[in-house]
Amino acid sequence: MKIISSVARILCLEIKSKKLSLCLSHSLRLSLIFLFLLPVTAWADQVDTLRPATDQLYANFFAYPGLNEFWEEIDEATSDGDGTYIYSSTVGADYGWIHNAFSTSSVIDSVRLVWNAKSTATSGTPSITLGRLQFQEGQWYSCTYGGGNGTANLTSSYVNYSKTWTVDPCNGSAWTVDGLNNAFCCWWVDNTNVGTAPTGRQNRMTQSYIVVYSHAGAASVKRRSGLVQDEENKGIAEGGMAR
Ligand SMILES: [Ca+2]
Ligand SMILES: [Ca+2]
Repeated sequence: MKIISSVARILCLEIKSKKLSLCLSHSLRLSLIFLFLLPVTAWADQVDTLRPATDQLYANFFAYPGLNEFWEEIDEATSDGDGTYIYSSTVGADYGWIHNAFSTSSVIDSVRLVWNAKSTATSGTPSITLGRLQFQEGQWYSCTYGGGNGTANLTSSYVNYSKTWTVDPCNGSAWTVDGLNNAFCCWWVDNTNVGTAPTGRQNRMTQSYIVVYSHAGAASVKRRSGLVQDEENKGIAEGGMAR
């Protein structure tokens, strides 16, 4: 912003030096600022949200109210809080979902996984790990490329926690539709820590989804957009606060 204001000021001075009586109007300055910001904020011109459609794996996780498949408790477009959720009181419990096959002719810049989660613990440091798992040689492995997994300390209120990958975390290569839809992968959460009290405390996840950022432009643009997205989401907790 500072740089852009300076540029606008310089342009203003240049016009003055040519003895033009009119300086840049306020609205023109705003337009200039917008133009300078445009390449950064509008790189990704397509945003798709994909939600859980199938349970891929679960171990020591449970569903509330439990009348549905696990994924049905976390697939709402707007978080329903304690209305429906999956939960676990066990350290090391895993759950993973997959979305329906997605198709796009655009270049995928980045993919952001979001978990809306909280803890009912009153002491200790409850936390989750969020990431992408891949099934290989009979076992599930967490994908390690592009920053691997994210971690987040939970609070007593539901908060969105996210992790963004500018490359496919399964292979370190640029995202492809096939990589995104890979049925041997899933969007994962792991109960890393459940706090220390009270008895029966739970880590709860009420909503999860991925956001796919893509654009119809050249591949060279893709990388830059990815970097911007990655910077914005580095802190895991949405809003840039490390939790
Ligand atoms: Ca539902
Ligand atoms: Ca829910």
